Amino acid sequence: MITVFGEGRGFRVVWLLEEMGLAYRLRPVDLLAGVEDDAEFLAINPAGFIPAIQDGDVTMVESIAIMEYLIARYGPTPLAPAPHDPAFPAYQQFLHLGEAGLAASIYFVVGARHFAP
Ligand SMILES: N[C@@H](CCC(=O)N[C@@H](CS)C(=O)NCC(=O)O)C(=O)O
Repeated sequence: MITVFGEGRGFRVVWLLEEMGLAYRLRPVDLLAGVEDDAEFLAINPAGFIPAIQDGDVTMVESIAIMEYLIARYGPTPLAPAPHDPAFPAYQQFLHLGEAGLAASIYFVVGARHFAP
């Protein structure tokens, strides 16, 4: 059974698990309350950010890497074109664009709007 720690960006991991019909458990992580006392979660990700997964002996963080792992290990799925498919380059590009290219700038806007004094 795959355990997903935390929502946030874990939403995309959970969405993929649902689409692939894989069994999983969502284990909530309350970042706003603080994770200092959440020993079970900190044992999985001592850095304290979400999402993280545990799948047997495998422990991973980074939502896009987790998705690539799930597709490689439990696929194939029509959601991910094969490397020789003409759609593969665009798929790879847009799979990574959100986190690698857009997230940092969006983070400042969201932080300023919702968390800054
Ligand atoms: N690139 C990472 C970003 C992880 C991340 O920043 N997660 C946020 C919540 S969506 C978080 O845990 N923030 C709290 C912290 O960094 O302490 C991913 O895609 O998994």
